[in-house]
Amino acid sequence: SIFALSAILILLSNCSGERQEKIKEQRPNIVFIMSDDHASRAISCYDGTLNQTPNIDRIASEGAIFTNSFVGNSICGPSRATMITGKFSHKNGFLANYRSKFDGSQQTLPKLLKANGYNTAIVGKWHLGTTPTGFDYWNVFPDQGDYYNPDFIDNGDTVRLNGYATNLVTNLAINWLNEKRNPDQPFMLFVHHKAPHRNWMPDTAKLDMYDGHEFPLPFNFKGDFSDRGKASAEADMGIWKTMSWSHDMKFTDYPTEWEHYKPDGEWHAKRYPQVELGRMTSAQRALWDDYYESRNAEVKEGLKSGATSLEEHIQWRYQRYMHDYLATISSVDDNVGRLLDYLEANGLDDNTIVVYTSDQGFYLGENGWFDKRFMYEQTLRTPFVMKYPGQIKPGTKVDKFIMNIDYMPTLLSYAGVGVPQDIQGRSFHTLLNEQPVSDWRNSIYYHYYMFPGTHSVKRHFGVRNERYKLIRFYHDIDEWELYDLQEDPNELKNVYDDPNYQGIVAEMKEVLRANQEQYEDSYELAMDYLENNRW
Ligand code: SGN
Ligand code: CA
Repeated sequence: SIFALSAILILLSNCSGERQEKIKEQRPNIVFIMSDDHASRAISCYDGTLNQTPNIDRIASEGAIFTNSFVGNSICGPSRATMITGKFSHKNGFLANYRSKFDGSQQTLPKLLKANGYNTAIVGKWHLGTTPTGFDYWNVFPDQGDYYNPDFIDNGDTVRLNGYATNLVTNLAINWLNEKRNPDQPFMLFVHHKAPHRNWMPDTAKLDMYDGHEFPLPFNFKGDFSDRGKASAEADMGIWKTMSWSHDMKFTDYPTEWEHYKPDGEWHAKRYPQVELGRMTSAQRALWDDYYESRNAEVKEGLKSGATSLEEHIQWRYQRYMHDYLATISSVDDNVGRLLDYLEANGLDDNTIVVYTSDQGFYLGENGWFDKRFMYEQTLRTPFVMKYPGQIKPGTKVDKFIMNIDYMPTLLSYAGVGVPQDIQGRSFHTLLNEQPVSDWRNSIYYHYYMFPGTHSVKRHFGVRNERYKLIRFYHDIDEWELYDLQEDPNELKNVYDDPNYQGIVAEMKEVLRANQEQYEDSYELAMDYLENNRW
């Protein structure tokens, strides 16, 4: 068959010089699909108890699923900066959303691929504060973007498109593949969805898809942190404490006279009617109101009459959150399917790497929370599935620890581009070989900075190995937490001060020291950032 293949190559190579180059090199195309805040638990190839995602699952079954995939800083901008630089936040300079501005003059994945003959494009969420660099084509949301009829910055020009964000981003991706890319070059395409980011606005076609589903309350839904520490207790991301009637729960009017009334912040109270609903066409708005208004009236009635207790109401809020969140994911999954089908129908699937990931995980009610930021499992982890026909065996499962610093070197390796020395991640293509490498990392490093900030999650850094996790919270507190993940997978009992764990504390501090040395980070550097107000 090698002979047959070369015969075909010779035959084809006679057609055109350029064509010959392309076939000889066989450099893969890359389609990198990333959503925003997608917890692994809401992907059926990872879990399957909450929802079905047949198209994301297709990527895993035709390729590989990574069961231990972690981020170095669980928040949007920093995670995105990390994945395009292969470096932790303290090296790429993007420590926190809003405060930081990405320095687009530095070395990035799209730039290196472009310099090595790739046609590069990004559509959807960018969120790094500065103009994208390294892309032949970019068409991105300003800031976070909107779910309905969003604005896009099309290579510099702001254009409003009609429709639902997840569909539109995929339309732009397919449109670029069809009409705008240079077919003589291999390509790298980032497809970055807004969904399932807060405030979880489903497509009108999906509004009722989880009607009648009752999602079980996850562990520690009441948020008892007596055996954890101050950082968890003081965080502001509770389903009752923090979610708003308007923006999150989709009430256009809400009562102010109840005993347990919790007012919405001014920003949320304005944003939902004026911006989020305000962007809708009257047809979209009619379908929206038709769904939410009658259901909301019932909820208000129950509370007013006293038939619904506060506790029941909080549980109802969880159901609405999950229904909306999962419905936005259903659109993401449909659109992953559209893109996979496009690649197949156009003969591109054989030579294209397809990745599906998220910028970080998300709390789906664990500890009573939504949002991310903490180094606890639900948000330290992020989904990662990848296929590359002929190179990755279908049905591969990788349990080794991968991180978002590794995506860049991995993709560069597959593209045949040398990995620069200063990159902190390591290519994990070697884990997918017939003979996987044996000297892989067995611990991972983490550092979160965005405090003071939205949701009030304190600054912390730490390490995790197969069994233990050590975290140090600093700034306005100095608290250490140690969890034995084997005995306590939900991380509810901090054993840092337990006399039985003092040997482990010492071992994990050594793991922390070694990681900080390897990645050139330290408590002193963190304090320096703080004292000099560097973000
Ligand atoms: C917005 C959200 C927050 C969310 C951040 C960061 N509030 O500020 O809940 O944590 O984005 O998200 S909202 O009221 O605007 O919905 S990130 O994914 O971009 O990091
Ligand atoms: Ca995010």
